[in-house]
This record gives sequence, structure tokens and C-alpha cells, in this order.
Amino acid sequence: MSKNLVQFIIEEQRQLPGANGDFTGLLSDIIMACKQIAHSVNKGALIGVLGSAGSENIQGETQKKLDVITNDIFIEANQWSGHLAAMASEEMDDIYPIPAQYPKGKFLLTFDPLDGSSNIDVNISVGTIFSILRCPEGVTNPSAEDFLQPGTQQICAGYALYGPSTMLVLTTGHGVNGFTLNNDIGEFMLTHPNMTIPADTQEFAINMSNQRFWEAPVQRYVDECVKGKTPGGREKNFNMRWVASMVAEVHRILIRGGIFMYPFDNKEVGKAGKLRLLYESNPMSFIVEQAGGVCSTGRERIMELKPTGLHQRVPVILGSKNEVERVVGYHKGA
Ligand code: P6P
Repeated sequence: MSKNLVQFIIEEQRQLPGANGDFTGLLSDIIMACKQIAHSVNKGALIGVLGSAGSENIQGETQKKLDVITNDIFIEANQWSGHLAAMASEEMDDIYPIPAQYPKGKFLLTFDPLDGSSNIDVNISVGTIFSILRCPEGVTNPSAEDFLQPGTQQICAGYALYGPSTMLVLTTGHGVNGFTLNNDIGEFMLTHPNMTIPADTQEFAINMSNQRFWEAPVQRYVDECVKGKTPGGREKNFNMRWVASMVAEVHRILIRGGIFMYPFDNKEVGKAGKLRLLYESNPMSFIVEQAGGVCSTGRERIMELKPTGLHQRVPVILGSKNEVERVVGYHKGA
């Protein structure tokens, strides 16, 4: 029988110098939250969780009922155990300090509890994204500032994908491993050890309806992909995908390669991109880089950006090394 996720984490922990089980305990709480979310997402209309919550988040986005429910699940599963000093979520304006009745720990957790939730009412795959940072030494009551650490400071990043099967994909800086939820025993089992992204691809993912707002390097890259093996195109033909669920796109890229782009666009003045740095772009960058891929804004490595705000948005170009480097090269040449 293949290894389950908790056994895998404990064996990983033995490799971490000075590890005392804190980190394993935190991951176990996160895993529990993902299992509960999987249950709610899977039941959907049967338990009345579809549709709008009738509220907006700080992003000005209408919240689905499941956005609120899954955020509460993450808070409940992680606030009590003494591993965290605070949390930050796409669905909460400010950070969530651990309430006084619970012990505080040495980690910070950022998460997007239900990424791609616009798909939930039409039964298309959605996911959860999370990232674990260390709380700065000596800080017992962290502020939002303490979360503003570059992605290179992450000690763990992962996502759960609620699709035909529920999977959890994780990195602690020693490669990327994928686990599939066995509903018969309620455990995530190791099914995709050492996930690696092919350096080349023939598949690109971008929301083409924004084409008129893109900068020239992205216009050029996408135009060449669409032209394929015709004049002005590439040495090969390309296929296109757009699921509008970052977790599903990144998972596909981890399995068979690809390039995912939500680049800078001038659709809205002052909005640098759509995806949020702390709880979408950084955790996905950690995972993709650990699987041999590349993640850039087009001009800078995403994981080296110094965050300026909890909900800061950045342009994202990630995936197969050789394709992302081509797009970065076009930006350099522009
Ligand atoms: P659009 C979901 O809201 C999300 O944050 C990502 O998961 C997804 O890739 C993107 O936005 C979809 O954006 O503009 O196509 O709806």
C-alpha cells in the first residue's frame, strides 16, 4: 500500500534539522481543512452551499457561499493548535491574529481557501492554495508587515485540487509530491512522487479576451503560438487551454507541461495583474520552481519580489522552463 501523506511528512520532517513536530502538526491541521473543504465542495447543491453569499471581499469580488464557508473551515482547523502566530486570507481584509484563548506558534499561514470559485456553480474544478512562512524571530503579535516576506522565505507551499479526484500537491523545498484522497479511508495517498515539469510544451493558457490590453512581448508570444508552424509563427503548433482556475492550470502543467499567463495588462489603471502575490503567485511559484519550472512577472522572478501589501497583485508567467524564458527574453528585448 502506498505511503499516506502524514507518514510522508513525518519522514520528511526527519530530514529537517531541529524539527520538533510543530511543522508536521501544522500540516496535519491544513490537511484536515482540505478534507473538510473537499466534502463541502463535493456535496455542492445537495447541502445548499452553491451560489452567492451576498457579500464582497476586499478585492471587490462577489463572495460565493463556499468562499466564506471554506475560509471559516481554514480558520477553525488551524487557530487552536498552537502552531500559528497569525493567518492571512484572500477572503479577509486584515490578518487574523490567533485568539487569546489559544497558544501561539512560530509560523504564519497565508491561503486562498477556494481559488477559482467563479467555477463552483458550474461544477468545474476549484482548489485551495496555501503557503507557510516563519513568524519573524521574537514577534509574538505579528502585524500585516510580518507577512510581507519574499516568496524565497516560504518553508512550505501546497494546493488541494477538487476535481474528478481530490489531490493535494506539496513542496517543502525538496521537490514536489502529489497525493490522492482515498475517500474509503479518508487519507491522502502518495500517487505522484517527485513531480517534474517538462522543459518544453505545446500548450499555452491565457484569457484571450484581454488580448488588446497586453504589452507587446506577450502579444508577440501569443501571436506566434496561434500562428504555429506558419510564417511568423513557431517551429511547432500549439494548443490552448483556459479553465479560469489557477490550481487546475498549474496541476495540468505539473503533469504534462505548459505555460500559464496572467500577464500585466492595462485593463484597469493601477492593477498590476490579477493574481495575488502572497497566497496565489508565491506558493504556486515555489511549487513550480521545485518541479523544474520557471515563474516570472515577465521582468522579475516572482519569488524575489518584496511584497508591499497583503493583497498585492502581480503579473504571472509560469510553467515549462524554455517557454517562460522565451517570454522573459521578449520582455528584455522590448
Ligand atoms: P479570469 C480565479 O478567480 C483566479 O484568481 C485564478 O484562479 C484564475 O486563473 C483567474 O482568476 C481567472 O481569471 O479573468 O479568466 O476570470
